[in-house]
Amino acid sequence: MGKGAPEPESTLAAGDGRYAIVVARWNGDITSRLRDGAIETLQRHGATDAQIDVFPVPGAFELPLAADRLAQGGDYVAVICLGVVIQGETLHHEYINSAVAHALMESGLQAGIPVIFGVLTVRNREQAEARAGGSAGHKGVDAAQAAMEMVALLNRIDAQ
Ligand code: RBF
Repeated sequence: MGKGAPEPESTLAAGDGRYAIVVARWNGDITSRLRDGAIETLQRHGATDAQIDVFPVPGAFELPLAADRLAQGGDYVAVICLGVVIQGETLHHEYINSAVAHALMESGLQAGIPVIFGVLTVRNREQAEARAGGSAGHKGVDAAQAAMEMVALLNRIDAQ
């Protein structure tokens, strides 16, 4: 479990719903680790293969459009978005990070399901690797945990 994760692992459950994972191919060696961590975490909490669909996109900038379409479609209880944006020599990363964060937040609010921001925003590859199952946790695991926690919370709220 990543540092500061709010919910004990033991109380999490995937439930019956389907989960969409949207994963950027940019920095694919690291985003594939995030993807695998998210899949394994969902499976560890009871999700079957049929409950998990993976949708690759070119880069982090493309996460919001795919996530929005999936969230609006009504087939999924949560959309987990994974990417790695590494700081370059330009300010490109800052535009991507804030645009993507805002767009994913908006999609979640519009569709009424959790759209999870599992994007590593880091200075270099070392920081990214540390957060993809290295010394500083696993953002893919954290993202899947957040998705399951929010699905359960929304179900609880709806049942009141
Ligand atoms: N996509 C990422 O997912 N991570 C990156 O670190 C990243 N860096 C980029 C840097 C530059 C200068 C450009 C032009 C694109 C970068 N992209 C990155 C790709 C971006 O998310 C998107 O796929 C492309 O800009 C096409 O819309």
